[in-house]
This record gives sequence, structure tokens and C-alpha cells, in this order.
Amino acid sequence: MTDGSQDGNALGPAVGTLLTKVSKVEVIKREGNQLRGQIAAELASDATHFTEDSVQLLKFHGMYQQDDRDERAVRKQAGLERAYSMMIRARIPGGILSADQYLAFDRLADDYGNGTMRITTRQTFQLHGILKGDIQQTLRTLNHVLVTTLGGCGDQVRNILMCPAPRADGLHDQLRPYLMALVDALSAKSRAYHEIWLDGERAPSPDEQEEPFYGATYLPRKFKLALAIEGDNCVDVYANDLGMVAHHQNGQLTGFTLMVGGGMGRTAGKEDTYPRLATPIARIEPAELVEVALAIVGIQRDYGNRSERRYSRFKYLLDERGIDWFCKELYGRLGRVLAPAGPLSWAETSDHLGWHRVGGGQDYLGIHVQNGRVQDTAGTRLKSVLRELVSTWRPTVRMTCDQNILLSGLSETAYDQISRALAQSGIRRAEEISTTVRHAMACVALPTCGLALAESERALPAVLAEVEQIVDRLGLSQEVFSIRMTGCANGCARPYIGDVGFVGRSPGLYDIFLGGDFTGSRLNARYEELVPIGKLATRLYGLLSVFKREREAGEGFGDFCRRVGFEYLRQVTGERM
Ligand code: SRM
Ligand code: SF4
Repeated sequence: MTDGSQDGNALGPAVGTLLTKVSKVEVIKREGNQLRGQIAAELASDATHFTEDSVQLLKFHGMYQQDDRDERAVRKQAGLERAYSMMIRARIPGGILSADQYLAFDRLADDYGNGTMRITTRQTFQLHGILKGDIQQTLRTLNHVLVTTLGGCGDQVRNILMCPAPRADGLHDQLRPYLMALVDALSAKSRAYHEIWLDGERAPSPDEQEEPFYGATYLPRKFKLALAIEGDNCVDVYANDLGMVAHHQNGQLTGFTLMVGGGMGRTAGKEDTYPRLATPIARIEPAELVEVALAIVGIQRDYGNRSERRYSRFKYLLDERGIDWFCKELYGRLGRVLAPAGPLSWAETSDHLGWHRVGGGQDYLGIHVQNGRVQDTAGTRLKSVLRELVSTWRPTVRMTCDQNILLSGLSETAYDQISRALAQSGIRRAEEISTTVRHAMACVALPTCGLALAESERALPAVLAEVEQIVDRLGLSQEVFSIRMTGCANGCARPYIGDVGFVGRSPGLYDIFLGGDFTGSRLNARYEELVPIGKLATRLYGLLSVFKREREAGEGFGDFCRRVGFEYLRQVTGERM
């Protein structure tokens, strides 16, 4: 029994949930009539924004209500309401778009958004700044090119990640059907989305069960899946609730290792919230994938915490009840035991940037997009040149999980023209970008993110410019290490698995995390608290100087920090500063 069909999860087997008061969001979901609530009525009203209950349900439709935080204080002083708009997040499995789909986002960003598209750390696009009155047209335009936003956000399975780089051995093509089968099985089925935004289709009759898997209240919290290819952890598989690692031999898929309970989110000051790496539990045959994934998500649906959202992620259920309990429950649902997981290694982890010569019209080009923001600025015309290239060469567009873009299906003869167009638009080739910048990521944060405590996307470039100088001065410019910044502890740029994490605590102040590794398979730890932004690079200077002097041959920066220990680093850098 795998899909765990049920008649509303408030009546599911989570006895604890029945005895405990459920959170407000659970009530909104239960009373929301499969994601409808009052959204349609509020959409038709003149108000510039939605009510709180609708805001919660809108997340399932792939959008967040936000306001421009740069303007908040001024508007308040002037007695004006907040400058409301929506962030719309698409669901793009594996990050792959056709040329027409890409061009639709490009147009929508200009027509209704803030003129930019934001590649997220889960390889999809967000549009920011969409006014309430323009949502419908935005979603219709996307639907026209077969892109949905249903499932972009909300308490359900989110955009499923997969390594986007096309491979010469054809493994990518073999994996794509598995990815799409997971998407089919685990996507919300509610017709509310079509009904409200697209064709006004009538609601189903009351006896029709719209969500056989999710029931009335969906999941206790967001649930994230990623599919990595053995050796290459470009998707950061350990940060997901369910990670799947594809094994292969001579280009043939041979099975998957499954790992469970990954997640980054923590709340500053709440030590019982924490990032967790997914735990490998089993090795399965390809044909078992969808069945086992459904059973795993079903366990979180039925047992996950529905009273306190802070502790509702799957990782807390696993740690509370234990992996043994989980496996017993899983095997009970499947009616069989799964083979144990073997060791994994990540030697091939790559950002896939640069021109890759595959031949036969299948070359691909990885273009670095700083912090994932596709835009034209004073010095660079990234958005314009991508539009030109996609219109002219009609490549498949692939987004990576570190916020970059790949154009694939290119012929060798395109190389010169494309390279020239990029150079004329101020876009540097991957090899011209320092390793410091190339492997850094920042979350969105201000001015749109309602949870940001500090700057991130807008602040990281200046910090990196200082770090680049330091790295050059120390002769470490060939060194590969990752710097990840976020504007709060939630961890949207996965700062807890980078070599270095800068995590915003309050305006201008960041905690420094050290000791992760470049392949994203180890958690780092907090090294220093509340460091002013102007001192972040200086702190790294001290640390990198010791690294340069005392590293072992071939040792990475994160590995070095972990080996010598924080006490030692504090002692020696303290002496130097
Ligand atoms: Fe995230 C909430 C942006 C990836 C953990 N995240 C938010 C919100 C929606 C803020 C909010 O709730 O009001 C942010 C919207 C900002 C804006 O203005 O656009 C936001 N998260 C992002 C994105 C856009 C960051 C980016 O720069 O790319 C990423 C969108 C991914 C996507 O396409 O679906 C994004 N968020 C992540 C990741 C990374 C990942 O999934 O690999 C994480 C850590 C992994 C995890 O889930 O544990 C992440 N976001 C969170 C959390 C903490 C969840 C938790 O377990 O406690 C929140 C807050 C929450 O859910 O309550 C959050
Ligand atoms: Fe917002 Fe925090 Fe996520 Fe950054 S990490 S986008 S500040 S929720």
C-alpha cells in the first residue's frame, strides 16, 4: 500500500495530531476547500492585497504576498499602506525550459514584474513585483507555454531538483522520465488553480475527491526532493527531505540510493531548530522509485507535526521518532524491506559553467548569473543578451541549483557568435570569473523577503570584491571554496553546507559558519557571532592566511578549518588581528 489514500489528514493515523491543537495554517487549509478559500472573491475586489487567510492558500498556487521593505517606513510615515505586490514562483522540474517558455518569463518580467527574473537555489524562476491585478494574466501567459506555478510554494512537494547538465552518455534522458513520474505522482491535483486563474472551470461535485494523496490538509510543511547523479552533488542532495542518488554503469541507470530528512532551516536563538543532512537509508531498483517516494512522503503527511510549524519539517519527525521507527513504518507500508545504502562519493561535483563540447549539435554553455538575478545593469546586458541568444539559437534553457543558466543543444559553429555577443554585453566567460565569485551564492533577502533580518543578494557582491582582493594577495586565487550568504537563519542559499556561511542576524550583522566542504556533504558550524558586514572579509583574511601557511597538501579550506578546530583558529587569528 503506497499512496495512503485517506479522507483528510486530520483523521489520519497521527494520533498525536488529534490530541494536540493544530496550528492556524492547518485550520486555514482544512477550511480552504482544496486551496480555494476566498481567493477568487478577493481577487475580484478593489483591494491592493489579499487577507492573511488567502495569503496562506496562495502559497500553494505558487505566490507570496510581499511589500517593498525599502519603502515601508516612508509609506507608514506618509499614512500610506504598504507597497504590496506578489512574488510568483514557477515549478520547473529539473530546471528545464524550452526557448519559448524562457522568452515568456523574459516578457512577463518586463510587462508585469520588476524587470528581472530571479533564478532560485531550487532551479526555477521567481518573478517579483507583480501587482494583484496582473496575477491572472501572468499565470495565463505561463500556462499558455505549459508552465505552472502550482506547487511552487506551500505545504506540498516543491519543485523537484535534478542535475541539469546534459551528459554525453544519455543518462540525463534516462532519468527525466523518473523525474516526471515523481512530479505526476506528488503534485497537488486540486482544480482550484485552473478555476481561479485560468479558465474559470467549475468546481467538482462535493463527492469527488480532488486530492487522493494529499487529502484536505496537504502536508504539515513544505517537502523537498532532489535527484542527484552519483559523483556530482550539484543539486545539494543532502539538504532535501528526500534525496535520490542515481547510480549508473556504462551509461545505464542501475538504481537509486535514497536519503531522508535533510533541511537547512533554523530559527536564530532557538537551539532546538537546526540544519540536518539527509541520512542515506536504502538502495532501490529504478522501478521502485515512485512507489517508495510516495510511501515516504505519506509518512510525513500522516505523522508530521501539525501543531507547531517551527517543528513541522520531516527532519524533526525523524529525529523525534528515530530512523529505525521510520524504516519500520516505511517497510510496513511497502510490505517489504529495502536493501541498505552503500557509501557515496562526490568527486565530480561541478558548476557546469563554460562551453562544453559534446558534438552533434549538443554542445552546451554554462553562464554565470550573479546571485541568480537575470537583469540588465549599467555595466552588463545579461537579460537582453540572453533574450537575443535564446531567440536566435533556440536552445533548451537549464537552470542550475547554484543560480546559473545553461544553454544546451548548441552546434559547435555557434561558439564564436555566442561568445562575441556575450562579451559585447559585458558578460564574462566562466574562466574569467574568480573562483570566489563563481562559487558564491546569496538568497534574495531585502527588499522583497518578508523574513530578512539583513541584506544578502544586494550586499554579497561588495563583500566578495574584498574577498577577491584578499585571495589574490594571498596567492590563493586558484583555490576553490564556496561562500554562501543569507539574510536570516532560514538558510535559503544553503549556507550551512558551504565552506563558508554568512548568516544575517540583524541589519549589518552576520554569524560566520565554517568547516563545510565544497561538495555540500558536510555541515559547517558557527565560528563567530554578530560580525559587522564590513569585517567579514577581514575575518576571512585572518583565516585564509593561517590556511595558506598550515594546510596539508590538497586540503580544502573547509576541510582545513574542520581539522585544526575553531579553538585553534580563534587563537591564531586573534594573535594576528
Ligand atoms: Fe526559502 C522562506 C526564498 C530556497 C528555507 N524562502 C522563504 C521566503 C518565501 C520568505 C517567506 O516565507 O516569506 C523567501 C522569499 C524571498 C523572496 O523575496 O523571493 C524564500 N528560498 C527562497 C529562494 C528564492 C532563495 C534564493 O535566493 O534562491 C529559494 C527558492 C527555492 C525554490 O525555488 O523553491 C529558497 N529556502 C530555500 C532553501 C534551499 C533549498 O531548498 O535547497 C531552503 C533550505 C532548505 C530547507 O528547506 O530546509 C529554504 N525558506 C526556507 C525557510 C526555512 C524552512 C524551515 O525548515 O524552517 C523559510 C521560512 C519558512 O518556510 O517558514 C523560507
Ligand atoms: Fe529571506 Fe531568510 Fe530565505 Fe534569505 S534566508 S530569502 S532572508 S527567508
